[in-house]
Amino acid sequence: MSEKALVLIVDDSPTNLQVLASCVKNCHRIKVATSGEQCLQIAQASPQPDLILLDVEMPGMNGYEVCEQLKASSLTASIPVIFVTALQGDEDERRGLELGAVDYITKPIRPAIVIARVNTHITLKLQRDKLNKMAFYDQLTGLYNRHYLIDVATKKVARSLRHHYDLWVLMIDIDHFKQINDNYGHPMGDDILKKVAEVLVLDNRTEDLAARFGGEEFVVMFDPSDDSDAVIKAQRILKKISKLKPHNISVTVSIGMAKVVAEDGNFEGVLKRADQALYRAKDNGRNRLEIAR
Ligand code: GH3
Ligand code: MG
Repeated sequence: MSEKALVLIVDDSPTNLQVLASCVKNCHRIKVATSGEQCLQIAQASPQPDLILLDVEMPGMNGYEVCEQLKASSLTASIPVIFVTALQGDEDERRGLELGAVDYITKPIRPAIVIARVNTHITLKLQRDKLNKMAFYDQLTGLYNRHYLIDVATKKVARSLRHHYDLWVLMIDIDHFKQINDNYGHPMGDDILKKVAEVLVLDNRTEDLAARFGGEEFVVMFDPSDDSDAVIKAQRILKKISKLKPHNISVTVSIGMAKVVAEDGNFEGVLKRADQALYRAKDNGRNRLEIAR
């Protein structure tokens, strides 16, 4: 394992914490919690643990309840949990595993067993993170990829229609990008894609979405306070990119934007209108935005 993982050890007994910590600390970074409540707090905060060693019998919330809550929240559901317990019955072990724990270690603590199991599950967790990253993110720009965009955007549009709040979709396309490639080379083109992507990320709030839709096309989604707020935000993106001048090269984008309406039906519908607006922005001279009717 090359990277150091973060292991959260949860036990109300200081002696047990110490023993477990001494097993893990040579290979991994550690955090400790002495109650279920504290465990939940730490598990949600960044940086999140890569693994939780969770005592079952604790005053207040017991380990099973903590595990249940961890698994119920999308923020913490993917953190592997290993129960550490003095309870030895099959029934207890079954219950722990059914609640979503990946493993079950019994006390008295045998350091070699703890180390081996922790390392196994850390390896699996880090591999899974890596695969997820490859599945969700565009490798060049670090933005979400098209696959992830469609997945999330579909849900976002459905939610906005159901709960009647405004949601805007921006289709952003670099102007004359082929010429940039032709004049300065493909690697320079790649670098410009990265620089444009950085602007899109910086302008984002955490609830916004920025994705690379394809070659030199990006999609941004946000729910502004009102329509003029949406237009101001899009204009800011346009302006920031035109001022960027990466490597002293003039780079502009055109933007087509559309607000989700009931007739769109779904993400595909609103994206189509944003795309039509983008075509108009190109036709009308580029480095400009057009709003879908
Ligand atoms: P317009 O203003 O009408 O959008 O013109 P354009 O030249 O940007 O559009 P066109 O679709 O003709 O060309 C897009 C170019 O983007 C062609 C393609 O080679 C280039 N491209 C697509 N993906 C990448 C990439 O990952 N890296 C680089 N360097 N170029 C890419
Ligand atoms: Mg283009």
